[in-house]
Amino acid sequence: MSKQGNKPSHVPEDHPRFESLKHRHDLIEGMKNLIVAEAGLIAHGRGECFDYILGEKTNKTALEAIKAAVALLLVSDHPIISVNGNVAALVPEELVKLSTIISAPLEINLFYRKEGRIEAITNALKKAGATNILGTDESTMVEIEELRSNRRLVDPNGIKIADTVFVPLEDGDRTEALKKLGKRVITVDLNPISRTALWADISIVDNIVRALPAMIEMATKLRKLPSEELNQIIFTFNNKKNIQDTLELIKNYIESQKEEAFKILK
Ligand code: PTJ
Repeated sequence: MSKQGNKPSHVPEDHPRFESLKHRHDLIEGMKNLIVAEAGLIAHGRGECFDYILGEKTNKTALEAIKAAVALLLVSDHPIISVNGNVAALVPEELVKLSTIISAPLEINLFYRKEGRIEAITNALKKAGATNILGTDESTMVEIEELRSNRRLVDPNGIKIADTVFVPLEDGDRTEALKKLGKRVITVDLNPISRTALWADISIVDNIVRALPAMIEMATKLRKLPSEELNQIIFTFNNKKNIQDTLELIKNYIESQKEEAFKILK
């Protein structure tokens, strides 16, 4: 869990849903400070819904995807981590840590380019320890022609030249566009059947607040391995099967809740 952000003063720490309420609080504060887009709150609500039916834990399938994702980031020549408002508000310190361990720069890339947001996110990342942040100088940005949304504006030294792009919490079209450009794409998305999850090379179906710490832990272990072993991990990972297994897991979880959920009432 991110250590960043303030505790919501009105929620007691022993509240059964303290963690979840704290993340909501971080996002609401983030929205007031321009870090998070208004739509970011709605996006989080959709994510929470999927998290419920995943049992609110990092499942085996997510761990397999995390292992493959970290291996891919480690063998890439130009990996990059794309940062939007939600991830900057929820896991700023973890973004900086992962970026350092796998030597992948952070690039701010926004769907909603409201005035002041780039500065607000830059400050949040700097506060978390980031020193080199890409995507901040509007005058040098270049366009990805395959895309129509604001996400087409990228840093010439970042996403533009990257071979692997990590796009946590992503909306529709970009993964498809990045794939068409020959880039490899990794995502974290609680919705296993979002367009992003289906298009990505590696889809980590997990909450970003759990997935990033798990990726950091994995990177600490895997970075000691030779590239042949890392390539073997990537080669044996099958994203389609992993998503199918995740859907099976959701089905089983819901089935188990038919009885389990009612125990609370007894
Ligand atoms: O900061 P910006 O302007 O770049 O905008 C960021 C948002 C997230 C608002 C934008 O990318 C957006 O509208 O995204 P979508 O289309 O709502 O998709 C976000 C996806 O992330 C959905 O599939 C959600 O289920 C998922 N999601 C939401 N919260 C989490 C999550 N996945 C993992 N962890 C979460 N905490």
